[in-house]
Amino acid sequence: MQKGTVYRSTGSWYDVKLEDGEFTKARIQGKFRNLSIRTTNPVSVGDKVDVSINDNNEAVIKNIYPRKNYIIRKSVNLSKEAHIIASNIDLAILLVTVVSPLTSPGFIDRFTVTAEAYNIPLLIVFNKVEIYDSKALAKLEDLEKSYSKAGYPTLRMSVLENIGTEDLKKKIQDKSVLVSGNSGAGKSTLINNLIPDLRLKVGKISETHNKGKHTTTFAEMFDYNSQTKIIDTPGIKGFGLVDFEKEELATFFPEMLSILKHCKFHNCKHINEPGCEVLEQLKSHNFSNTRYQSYLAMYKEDEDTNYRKNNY
Ligand SMILES: Nc1nc2c(ncn2[C@@H]2O[C@H](COP(=O)(O)OP(=O)(O)O)[C@@H](O)[C@H]2O)c(=O)[nH]1
Ligand SMILES: [Mg+2]
Ligand SMILES: [Zn+2]
Repeated sequence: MQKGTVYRSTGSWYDVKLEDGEFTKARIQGKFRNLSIRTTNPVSVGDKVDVSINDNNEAVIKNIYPRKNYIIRKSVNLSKEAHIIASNIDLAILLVTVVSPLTSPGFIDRFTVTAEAYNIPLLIVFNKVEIYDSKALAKLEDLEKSYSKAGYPTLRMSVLENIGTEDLKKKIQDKSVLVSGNSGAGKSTLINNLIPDLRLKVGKISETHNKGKHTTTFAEMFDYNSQTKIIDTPGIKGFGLVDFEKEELATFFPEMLSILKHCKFHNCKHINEPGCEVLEQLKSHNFSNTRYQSYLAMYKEDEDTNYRKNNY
């Protein structure tokens, strides 16, 4: 039996990097049940596993170690089922662009909420800053302000001009890092900059091309260095929440969480209740209106419909 980490999955096979540094293709044997939610994939990228060689000289995954955390995507057909995209994530990087293209606040906030819900530390990285004009820079400062207030570290970057990339390298050192962001934000460009040998395709709008079709997308893990791993999420446009109640939503906005106790009613929905501290703070501009609008949208819209509409 050898310990290993899952780097890639193609459905029935898993690429596992063993402790000795060698990769092996492994199958799974038996049933694994270590989650409270139903999932379409028993083993995910990032899983720590035990692998043994069976009588036919095939590698077999025998055991999955408990996951520190994981991030999921709802299965499109069965809303109660989830697909685990990756597990054991030390840091999620969300690439955001203020122009070319504009990342919508709703997209950012769905991601922050998911990261909170699944206990994944988040770094918001504003990419392409070398092309921001004064208007874009003003917008950037607004965003930096509201996300810092929420407690998220942010970083300005231009992969093309190597601005902020050295800082980023320091922040990811010794971590297993999930790279996420909307299509066109620069994920592939960034990963290629970190790991030049990879030569990921850049600027392909395959996601748009494949819209509506049934496409399967898998996360993949790459070594940046011996202690640092990058998880690419090609074609995965968004993440989902499973197993959470609407009432919990406010607790996934850290700047809301810190003031909830001052609401008059313990079951306050922060929509129109008297004595609501969130609404008070909103009035006095202590609370970002954009973030609040995201809260409202997430609260009011049926998650499932929303999931499809926004291609989450
Ligand atoms: N101006 C500018 N363009 C960038 C930067 N990083 C990436 N791009 C461009 O943005 C486009 C989309 O990049 P890509 O890496 O494919 O984005 P992905 O869809 O997130 O993987 C490509 O044309 C890149 O050259 C940057 O720092 N500055
Ligand atoms: Mg890409
Ligand atoms: Zn309230």
